[in-house]
Amino acid sequence: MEIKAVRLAFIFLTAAVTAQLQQQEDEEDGGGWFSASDVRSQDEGRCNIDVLDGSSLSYQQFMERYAYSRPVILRGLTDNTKFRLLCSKSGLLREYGAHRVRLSTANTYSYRKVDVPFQEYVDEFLRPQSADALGSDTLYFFGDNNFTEWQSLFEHYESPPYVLPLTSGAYSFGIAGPGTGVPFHWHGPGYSEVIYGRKRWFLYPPDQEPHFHPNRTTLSWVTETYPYLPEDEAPLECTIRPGEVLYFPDRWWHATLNLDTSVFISTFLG
Ligand SMILES: *[C@@H]1O[C@H](CO)[C@@H](O)[C@H](O)[C@H]1NC(C)=O
Ligand SMILES: *[C@@H]1O[C@H](CO)[C@@H](O)[C@H](O)[C@H]1NC(C)=O
Ligand SMILES: O=C(O)CCC(=O)C(=O)O
Repeated sequence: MEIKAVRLAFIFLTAAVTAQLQQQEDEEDGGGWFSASDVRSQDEGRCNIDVLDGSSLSYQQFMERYAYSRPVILRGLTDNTKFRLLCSKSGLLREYGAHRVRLSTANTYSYRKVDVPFQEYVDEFLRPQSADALGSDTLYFFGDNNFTEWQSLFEHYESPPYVLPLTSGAYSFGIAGPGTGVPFHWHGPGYSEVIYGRKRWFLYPPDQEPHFHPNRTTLSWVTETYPYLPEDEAPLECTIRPGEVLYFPDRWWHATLNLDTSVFISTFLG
């Protein structure tokens, strides 16, 4: 009897240590999402968007200086440590591996949608973007989330507190490989936050439509168009990291490029 209890205690202890090690590993290597074979881009690009400590910008200042006029990046506005832990690769696969997720083609007008089990997305689709792939042939997991199934995760997300009057937030959650992203498009105002990984953003005001092909990827725009832009056609741009949120105003053109395998969530204000 006693020996059994000791053995049982040993098994529980081993399980606890294993879980602890897994958690440490997840924190150190980006939630288990970065794999050794990933080519993680070191080029974070320049940053010509205001980056501010959330605590140094009041809601009133946000409304006056940014809400209706230009993007801003706010740091440390919320603490999503808990949500981040829940979004580790092992945690999400355990909870959601068998659920189906809806993928969209990564082109401006997202024509095609495909449903696959989340496990299959992670195993088969979540890989670095090749330079010559077309956005219209690339499947991206972002948005179209089934809120019934993902509610128990999303309820732990602390969204940016500075919302616009008469709007409420709607989440779009996604995960994608290095080099992937969404090409230029526009819609209503909102926020973007990376939970794991780094995401580079390019933005233009509503009246300055950028030159881009709607079926080409952001990666091809970055390598083929961006380097040759005249100074007066340079975008606003910056790379966001975990702990930062980017705010984009209504109808601003924007494109994204994931520098790492990234887990991310946007809050659309509508
Ligand atoms: C969302 O998930 C629930 C529970 O699995 C399911 O009943 C429902 O059909 C799903 N909704 C959509 C739009 O797929
Ligand atoms: C973009 O790709 C879609 C789907 O393959 C196609 O129907 C559409 O004509 C393409 N658009 C352009 C401008 O090439
Ligand atoms: O995170 C992304 O890659 C796309 C985000 C986006 O386009 C948006 O939030 O509107």
